[in-house]
Amino acid sequence: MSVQATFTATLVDEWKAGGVTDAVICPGSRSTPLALALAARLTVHVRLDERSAAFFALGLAMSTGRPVVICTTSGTAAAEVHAAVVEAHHAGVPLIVCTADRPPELQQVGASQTIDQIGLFTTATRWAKAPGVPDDSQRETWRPLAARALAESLHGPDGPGPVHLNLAFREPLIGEPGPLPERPGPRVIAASPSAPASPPRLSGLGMIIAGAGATQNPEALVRFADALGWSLLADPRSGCRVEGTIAAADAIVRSTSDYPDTVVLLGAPWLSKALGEYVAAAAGWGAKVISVDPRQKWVDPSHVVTEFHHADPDEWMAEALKTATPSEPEWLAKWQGDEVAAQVAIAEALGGTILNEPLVARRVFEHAATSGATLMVAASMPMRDVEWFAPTTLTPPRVLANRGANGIDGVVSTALGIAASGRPTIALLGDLSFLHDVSGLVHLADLPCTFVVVDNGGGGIFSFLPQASALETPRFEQLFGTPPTADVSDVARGFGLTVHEISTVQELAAALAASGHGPSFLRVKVPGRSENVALHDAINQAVRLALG
Ligand SMILES: Cc1ncc(C[n+]2csc(CCOP(=O)(O)OP(=O)(O)O)c2C)c(N)n1
Ligand SMILES: [Mg+2]
Repeated sequence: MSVQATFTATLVDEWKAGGVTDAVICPGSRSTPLALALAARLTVHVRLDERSAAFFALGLAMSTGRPVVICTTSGTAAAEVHAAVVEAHHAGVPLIVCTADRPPELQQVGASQTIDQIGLFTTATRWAKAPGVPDDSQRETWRPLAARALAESLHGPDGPGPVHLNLAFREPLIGEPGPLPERPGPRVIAASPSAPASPPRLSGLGMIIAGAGATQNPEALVRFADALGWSLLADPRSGCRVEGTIAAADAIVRSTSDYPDTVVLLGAPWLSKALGEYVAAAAGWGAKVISVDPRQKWVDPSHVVTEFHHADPDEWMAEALKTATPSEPEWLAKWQGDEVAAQVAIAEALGGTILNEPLVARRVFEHAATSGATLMVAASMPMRDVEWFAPTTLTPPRVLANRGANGIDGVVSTALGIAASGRPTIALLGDLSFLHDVSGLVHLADLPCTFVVVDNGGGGIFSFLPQASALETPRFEQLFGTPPTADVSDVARGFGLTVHEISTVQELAAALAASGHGPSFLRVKVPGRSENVALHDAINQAVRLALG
């Protein structure tokens, strides 16, 4: 009978009772007591590379809302997890990161694979603890330790996020658990209360800009905007991009100087610079800019907010509706008319035969909307193209992205983690983002994940930046464009993926229609990166002309 095995079995038993179902385990010796306890009690996913394993856990937790346990051995294995911890910290995704460690007598004496792991993730965790080598005399503390870790990952003052347990184990590492300390009955952990909603009396012309996490109830938000006659600018990740809302906001705000009296910002900010500038111009013109944010995060990257309301957005809206005076009907009609005209102009500018990056984003989004797949969108141009060019639909798809820190790392693994939650998943990503995280393909399994790789031969986003015109082409390509020498399709085949080479709109539609049953890979060859910049300019120009 082993105290360490009993300790780890107790932690996992407590987590399971609290609703945890999945763990991601990476191979290693020092983590044996925890790995065995997890494998005996939870659904486990084994991944080789801790960096991609942690992103896999992130995707799974993002998809289910349940904390996922990560188990690594000691040393650099533990450090590999850092990138996903940072993303989870910023995006508010619950993770229980467990790094195995050597006991105190092997610290700072040159023992193999031993580094200082305490506080390894610095400020990127909600909570961290290193309880030391398990000691039977402390067994009454084991369940509270596990319960605290779980609660901090879900209900801490900053909301869901990662927690870190650094667990020291002494040899022998293998052993059977004895009887576990008893559970003290069900634990009730109440979510932290948000401030009571106290909206001002809303009147005049209004606009809502909804980003990811804007609401738990998209239908109610759409009804709220309708009831007030407010324009609702809906980010694809808000779940609100339904007919009647404004999808082409990035293009429309470039050619309007109609400002509302009140702008309400909900959820995460958009990527659109044009929208940020429009809100700043509205504020300069005298509009009230209200941020409704339950966590006091002071989200205001454009420095335009005039009022911060720390309240649950859904409660805030319900309260606001009681006293608000609707806008003049012409206001919403004008926005909705602009949306229709902009969509026609965008469709014309994109054409329907030759594939280009915005068209791929549009088609993939529409396919996700009709097929019910979850869409995981990578940073760089895919996220921008979906934000700017995905249309409104009857049933908006669930759109997820690593926008906490906007890294291009971990996309493959995050998508596989989402697929592991049982949801067919489409990952829309760039060629470099794909190559950044190929180690996630080592344990591909039979997950229903379709990778749609937009291959523009490097980092297309950089062609939109001043660096592209300020530098000689060779220098720009060397430092920014960075065309990869690896062929993405060859790489995918090497990991056992079935590759579909896509060069027409019809081929894309057919491959998407046939996807969703297991892993598959679509390489979409698109025109050059500078042609893509010209196309974006042409679309914006077409919308400007259409709106007069
Ligand atoms: C981890 C990380 N490293 C570097 C960057 C900087 N970066 C942003 S976009 C980009 C290029 C992405 O290329 P690709 O995935 O092909 O997408 P594209 O720009 O072509 O749409 C890079 C390197 C980042 N955001 N995250
Ligand atoms: Mg690219």
